[in-house]
Formats: sequence, structure tokens, C-alpha cells
Amino acid sequence: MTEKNTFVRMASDPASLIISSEDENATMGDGVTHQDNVSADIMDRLDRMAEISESKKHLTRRCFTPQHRQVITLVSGWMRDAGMKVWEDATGNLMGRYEGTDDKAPAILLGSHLDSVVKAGKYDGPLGILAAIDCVKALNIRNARLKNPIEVACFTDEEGVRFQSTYLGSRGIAGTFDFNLLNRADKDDITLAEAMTDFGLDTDRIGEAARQKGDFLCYLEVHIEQGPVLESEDLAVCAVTAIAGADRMTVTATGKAGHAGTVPMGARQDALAAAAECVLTVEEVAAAHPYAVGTVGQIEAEHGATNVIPGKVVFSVDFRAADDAVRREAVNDLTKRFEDIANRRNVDIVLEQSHSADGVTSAPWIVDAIEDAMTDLGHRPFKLPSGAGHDAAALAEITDVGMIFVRCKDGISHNPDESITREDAIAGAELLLRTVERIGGLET
Ligand code: HGY
Ligand code: MN
Ligand code: MN
Repeated sequence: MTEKNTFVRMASDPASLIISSEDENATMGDGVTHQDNVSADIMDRLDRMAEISESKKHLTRRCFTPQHRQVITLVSGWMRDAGMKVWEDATGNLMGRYEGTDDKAPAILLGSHLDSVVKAGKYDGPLGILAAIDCVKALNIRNARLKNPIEVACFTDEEGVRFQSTYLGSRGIAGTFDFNLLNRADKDDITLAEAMTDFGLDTDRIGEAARQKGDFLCYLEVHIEQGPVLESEDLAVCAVTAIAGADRMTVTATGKAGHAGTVPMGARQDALAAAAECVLTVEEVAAAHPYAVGTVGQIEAEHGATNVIPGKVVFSVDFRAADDAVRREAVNDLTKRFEDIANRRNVDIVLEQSHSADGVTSAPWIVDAIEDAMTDLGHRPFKLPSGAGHDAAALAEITDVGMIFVRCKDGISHNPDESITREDAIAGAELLLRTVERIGGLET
């Protein structure tokens, strides 16, 4: 039964939606939509978050740092203003909840991550957080309630920069937190357990962050594409079909330090030369496998000096592929070739796996809801897989997941030149809202 001034739109599922006449798509004169008003200052808020950095020269915000605390303080205020109840969970995720009309219904979980890589862009993580907050704000100012509650998660540590941990907060919620990480130390020799304790958390209670499978109807995340496809398709947004699996390793090459001027080339056990050959091997093996990528992002010669033959070198390997079997085969190939290099150069090479996650597929019903919402909003429906990892991959353990990509300039990310337009940021927030309305059964 619908009230005057309302209309019913059949949702992607049998349940119909009752949308108030102030449908957020209705223009408020000169084409300005409801979302334009709700997210009018989204770029200013993203700039504000980007100012909270460990460095004065660039944006770096790792987990459990004073800057993590500062950004929680800032964002939690925005979450309260949007109408949410706000708390921090036992792994340091900042959480918010906007009640629905049926308190027994599972929540729709939205969100993204608060942490960044080193010398990061402004939008990787924070865009998804603000899109989620604005989705709730858009409902709240219309006094609209879904059947399902909405929860927003601002995850502690997705990038894994400080402790090579990745998905730390989202795995806390998924109940897959790796407690072995607690003894892992950062570059200042502070362990994760110490950092979490200093942050005000009790590491004995980490398990309390875990949510049950039935708690959520789904998890939806807005994120910049971090690739060039949407730009080439001249599209602002799209649905994400899958998230590639990844292996991360820390490799230690141990040779023999020596005098750069006196040790003949044939008698050297040069750890850095061995590591350099490994780096090029990562590149060759990735190139030899379909849709695989391999990266050595960090390398350090211990006590390195110009006139010393490096005795010990530590470097990282990040290896991914669209297909899990291909990734596993490639990593095996890599391991064997590292052994050959070790034998030929009389250098010891040890690989320690720091992360391994298989690929994750978005729930088809969510991809459909996103594409239907794209049609509602006048976008050409489009979808593509993600080569980048996202918290959605961790949450897939306990609920169906889906993602919305937003176009970013030249596909640049993990780089201060990361750039999006205000219109595309708002388009991402608007598509999230429409998808949530389609999934959540809006009631006014
Ligand atoms: O590494 C990734 O794919 C993500 O940015 N953490
Ligand atoms: Mn990200
Ligand atoms: Mn990232």
C-alpha cells in the first residue's frame, strides 16, 4: 500500500521498494540530485583525512600509529553526524551502525580501510569509507530506514605495510585473525602486540571482534579502480566481479660480507647480486604466466656500505594471478629458480610466506544489484575483476561480498598522483546508496 507522493519500484528481488517522493534521484532543480547535496563536500573531507599523515612531505598512515588514532577521531564524528552509533572493536576497527526497521534482520556491512601505503594517494581506502558514511547520511536526512540495519566498518589495516599483515581488521571481523602476527615486529622493532596494546587494545580480547556468519546480509565496498579500464571505457563506476588471490613473501639471502677491494669476483658470496638475480627472476616468472604479476617492492642490504660486499639482503615478493592454480604453479617455479641461484652463487636463500589468500568471487546477486542500480542511475552497466586486494576478500569468509569501482586518473594508485573527480566520487556514493536500497528493502 503506498502513501500519496510515493511510488513503488520493483527491486531486483521480489520484495518491492517504497521510495519516498524525495527519491534521491529526483533532481532538486537544475539537475542537482539528493546525493550531490549529501556528498557535496566529499573531496574536502578526503583532503582533511589525507592531512593526517606520519610524514609532513607525503601521505603515510600505518595502523596503530598516533595518526591512526587521529583519523578515527575525525571520522567517528562524521559517522555520528550521519546518524550512526559508533564504537571500536577489539582489533581497532572503527564501526558504526544505523538501525533498520527489522532489528532481527542481518546488517548490510559497508566500509573500507583507514590505513595507507607509504607515500600514498588520498583515495585508496578513504573514498570507500566516506561513500559508506554518505550512504547512511542520505537515508538519515530523509528519515528513511531500510528493513536491514547498516553497519559501516573503517578497517584498521588493509595494506599490511607496518607488519606485512594485510586485512588485519577485516580478518578480525571475519574471525580469521592470524594470532602468529602478534610477535611480528615493525621496522622499529615494535611488535604488533605492543602496538595494539599501546593503541588501547587488549590482545587477549581480539577474538571478540569476530562476527558470526548470520550477522551480515552482505558486505559492499566502494573503491578506486586502481587501473585504467574505466577511463578507457569512459565510465565513472562499475561492478567488480572478483578479487585476485595473492602470495606475499619475505626472502632472506645470506652470503658472506667481504672487502670490496680484495675479494676476487670468483670467490664472492655476494648476497645482493644473488638477490638482484632473484628480482629479475620474479619479473620473468610473472611474465611467463597468464594474468600473473610479480613485484619486489622492498629490498635492503643489512649494514650496507659502498666498500663492503653485501653479506645479507632481505627483500619482499608480492605475487598474484587471476587464477589460483596459475599463481601456485608460478610461486613453485619461483622457489625452484631461487634454489638454483642459491646453489650457483653459494648463497643461502630462505623464503618466509607472510600472506597467502586465494581469489574471491563477488556474489552474482550483488553484481546484478549493482548493475541494476547502474541502470537506474543512467550508467552503462559494466563489470571487471580486481587485480588489487581488498578487505572484501577477507569478509567473503563470513558473508557475500560485492564491490563498486570508481574511475581514477590514468589508473594511478599507491602513488601521490592518485586522482579522482568530485563527480565520480559522488557517482560512487550514489551507486552504493541505490544498490543498498535495492538490497535492503527501503521503508519510509
Ligand atoms: O596490495 C593490494 O592489492 C591492496 O592495495 N592492499
Ligand atoms: Mn585499498
Ligand atoms: Mn592499496
